[in-house]
Amino acid sequence: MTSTTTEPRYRLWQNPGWGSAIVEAQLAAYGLPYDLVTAGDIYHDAAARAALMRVNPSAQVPTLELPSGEAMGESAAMTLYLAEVTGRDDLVPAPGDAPRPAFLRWLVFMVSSIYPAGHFADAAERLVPEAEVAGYRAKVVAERGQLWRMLAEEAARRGGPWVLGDRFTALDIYVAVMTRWQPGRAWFAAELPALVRIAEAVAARPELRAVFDRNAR
Ligand SMILES: N[C@@H](CCC(=O)N[C@@H](CS)C(=O)NCC(=O)O)C(=O)O
Repeated sequence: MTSTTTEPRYRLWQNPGWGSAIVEAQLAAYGLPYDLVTAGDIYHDAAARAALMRVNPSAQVPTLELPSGEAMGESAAMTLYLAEVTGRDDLVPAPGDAPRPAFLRWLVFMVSSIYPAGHFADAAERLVPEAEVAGYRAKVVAERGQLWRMLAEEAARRGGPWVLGDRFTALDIYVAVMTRWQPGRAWFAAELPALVRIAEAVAARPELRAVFDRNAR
């Protein structure tokens, strides 16, 4: 007699190349079982937005449904949670590890400073009157460039090859995904080439290559 068991799986609401790739890369790196749910154009398609909102009231990608059925928003929360639930420290330095404070600091910087600047630029039509969209977007984009510069300076100070020096972390995954976004790889290559070197090295890692290929856009 054969018995069938259903392995508890994660469900990641995603779109190729979006912030969900940051979380998908971590699920893959940890070897966790997951399924992908396509969120669709949540910026412009009211039905797609409503479907995601039923799971996560902020209607954002990434949204991660845990095997328990609980849904999480916020990539940084997922980053910390997945390290905790796996008991692993290969992407997130453990409490007491020397790189932990810097990791936490730059993780929060990534999601509270750089990421929202991209979001505010993308969602400009929702945030300011139509006549102000272009000017507002240009200012947000300039500000985002300065924030990226701060991160690149920190990485340079630490001497590479990763954001935190010789310690590979989930921060490098954020860089690999987010440097594919506006203002685009050509801008990063010209202005902050060290971040492109990090991004390319991340995407070439054997355990991550398939995720980055699938999320290329
Ligand atoms: N703080 C969130 C930001 C997520 C976010 O802004 N996601 C974008 C797509 S990459 C999104 O869902 N935008 C649609 C919206 O906010 O309406 C995180 O780190 O997960």
